[in-house]
Formats: sequence, C-alpha cells, structure tokens
Amino acid sequence: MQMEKTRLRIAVQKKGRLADETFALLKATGLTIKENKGGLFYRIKNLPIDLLLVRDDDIPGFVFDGVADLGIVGANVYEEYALNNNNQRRAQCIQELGFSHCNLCLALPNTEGYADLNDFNNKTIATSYPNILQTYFKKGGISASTLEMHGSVEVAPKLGIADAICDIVSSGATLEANGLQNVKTIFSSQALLLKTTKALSTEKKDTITKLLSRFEGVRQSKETKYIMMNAPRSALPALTKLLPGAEAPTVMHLEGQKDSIAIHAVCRESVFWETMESLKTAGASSILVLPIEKMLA
Ligand code: PRT
Ligand code: ZN
Repeated sequence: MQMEKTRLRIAVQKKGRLADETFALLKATGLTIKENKGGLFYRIKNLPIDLLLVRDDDIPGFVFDGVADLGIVGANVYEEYALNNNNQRRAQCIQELGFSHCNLCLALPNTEGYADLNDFNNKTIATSYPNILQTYFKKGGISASTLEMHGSVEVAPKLGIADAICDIVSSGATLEANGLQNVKTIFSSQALLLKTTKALSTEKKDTITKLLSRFEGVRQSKETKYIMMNAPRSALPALTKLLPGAEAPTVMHLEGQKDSIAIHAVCRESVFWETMESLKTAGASSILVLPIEKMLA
C-alpha cells in the first residue's frame, strides 16, 4: 500500500460497535464522507483525509507500521496488542475520545462464592484478552491458566471448559443471561485516537492539528450548556457560585424591573436537575438550559 504524502489516512472500524460512534464523531467535526460501498477507503471531500476501513484488531498494527497515520480503536484492543508485542510496538495515544466506554471484567458462575482475587489461583479463565489478564494476575501474584477464545466467551463455564471468564462488560445483560456474576473490573476502556510514530509531512501534521481542535470542540460542546435565568440582583453572588464550571456570567437588566436581572452563562460542566433546583432555591426563576452546537476556543 503506497502512502500518500499529503492526504492523512485514518484507520477506523469498518463495521461493529465502534464504527457508528466513530463516524458520528467524524461527521460532527464537519467531515463530508464520500462513501464507497465495498471499498477499502472512504474519501473525505472537504479535508485532505482518507478513511481506511478495517477490523478493529488490525488498527493498532496499521498505525504502528505507518500504514495509517491515525487510528480510532478501543483501549482494550490497543492494550492487548501492545502487551502481545512486549510493548515494542506502541503507537502514540493522543486523545481519549470519550465513547465506547466498557470494562474488562472477571466473572464467575452465580453458584460460586467469591472472597478475593486469590480465588482465581489454579483456575482456568476463558478470555479474548490473555495478555491483559496475565499482566493483571502477575501484579496480584495470582497463578492461573488462560483459555484464549474469540467470541462466545461467556458460554465457556457452562461448557465445562473454563472455571471463569474475563470479558468485556457494558450493561451486564450478557453476564446475567449466562448465569455469571461480575466480581472484578481489571481494565476500563474507551475509544482512543492513536498516532503513528513515523515521520509525517507538514501537510499531514497541519491536518492533525485542525482535526484535534475540532474533536476538542465537539467534546466541549457536548458537555457545555448555555444557561439563562432571571433573578433579583441581590441573589447574583450566590447564583454565580452555583453555576457549574462557568466563567463570568453576562448580566442584563430587565426592562421595567429595577431590582431584577437576567443572567446568561456558559457552563462547562453538566447541569443537573439538582443544580437547577439549587439555583431556584437561591432566587432564580425562568431557568432555561440550552445545548451548544459548536464551540471554537
Ligand atoms: O469485526 P471487528 O473485529 O472489527 O469487531 P469486533 O467484533 O472485534 O468488536 P465489536 O464491534 O464487538 O466491539 C468493538 C469495541 O467496542 C470493543 O473492542 C470495545 O472497545 C467496545 N465495546 C463497547 C464493546 C462493548 N461495549 C460490548 N458490550 N465490545 C464488546 N462488547 C460485547 C462483549 O464482548 C460481550 O459479549 O458485548 C457483550 C457484553 O455486553 P453487555 O451490554 O451485555 O454487558
Ligand atoms: Zn475485533
């Protein structure tokens, strides 16, 4: 595969749990994706970027080898790949992307009791993540065997081929449906943005800078809210203290009402119902919380 000098190549999952949110993020950053059904690449029309569509397991290797300049992959897959290669093939992780959150957990049949990690000594554990698991056990001084499985790991105890499993858990429904209990989270994961350690052209570096700033803008606008309320002027100091992550609020007078003001502020942290209730108790009324579509610092 010949590398383009100017068009940035990003390896992304073609289909699966990561793919939808990856494409949603790329679209939210304003990329216009020209899909090519069945093709290996999607071309971005408004920035010099190509998307390389692959299985998630191939992404860390492609980024390390420079087949792709960037890659979006779960931390679980990246960590397993790096440990499997004795940490000799680590790309650079340049951003945690805040989606595809899940945990890698040890789970036992519901019928088994659990005291502590020592219960895993001399047991056989089915997993798709033998390197992460063995590294974790080594730190805890546990000696156990791993049975490497790819797919349907949760059925291993029922089949009698393993005593326990170590698998990705999101809602916990799969464990429950298979009569298993989550006893220990050994690794927390989310989608990562990886960057190759190979030298990049100035054009590619510039595109990465632009992309990172847009990713940050998307992340901030998701968390950030615009909040508006009316209040007696005397309540301003108390209300300002209650506004989560807000810089100096904008204060305006209300026509015909000498002692009342309107307060507008950008809150960089989540605004919960509890926050709104506290604002109300401190004297605010007509409280409105609005989403922010785009932000550029
Ligand atoms: O085909 P390809 O190799 O690209 O994809 P894949 O089948 O290997 O991976 P895919 O698409 O299933 O998952 C991609 C990534 O999504 C994973 O590597 C994780 O980083 C992340 N992710 C987030 C998950 C889950 N949530 C998840 N729930 N990956 C897998 N699961 C599975 C888990 O293995 C178990 O079978 O869902 C089941 C548990 O879910 P709950 O909700 O029942 O607990
Ligand atoms: Zn995979």
